[in-house]
Amino acid sequence: MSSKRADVAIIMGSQSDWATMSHAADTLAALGVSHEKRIVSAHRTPERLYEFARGAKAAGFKIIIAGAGGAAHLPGMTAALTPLPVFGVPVESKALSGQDSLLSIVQMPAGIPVGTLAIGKAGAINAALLAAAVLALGDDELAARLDAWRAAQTAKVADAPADAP
Ligand code: RP5
Repeated sequence: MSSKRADVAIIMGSQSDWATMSHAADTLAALGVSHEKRIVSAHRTPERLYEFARGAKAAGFKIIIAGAGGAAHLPGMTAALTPLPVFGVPVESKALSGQDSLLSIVQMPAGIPVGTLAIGKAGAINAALLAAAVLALGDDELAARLDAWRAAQTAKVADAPADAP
């Protein structure tokens, strides 16, 4: 059995984030990008965060997608502990509709970047597409699959709204 890890790690702060982050996993799967999913909480499992983030590059991951909600410190702390690119997905919170998550993730100090996506499902899908686009720079077959995915998306857009008078 190969010991090679997946190219993308999808991490999330809680089981409750999976409903959002599953869209990233589905999108990577549709593009044939290998990925692993893990719950890593910056607050409830800080040692797990340190172990994961410090070892992610050596483990073979190339990109990390990190989703969290509320006081969403997971993407930023992960980025602080790894040289790998980190894409942050603000999960929609109950109390503040994800505005808290967005601001927690996007306002990183200069020097430790997190590529921050939109709140919720759109952000999760786009994080996966960005990850695929980066990996496609060195993978012509993936680049072709990404082109086909985008062409199929374009083909699905109708010329006019259905049921319009
Ligand atoms: C964050 O707290 C998680 O990322 C999640 O979005 C939020 C709420 O977590 P649960 O209380 O639902 O486990 O750490």
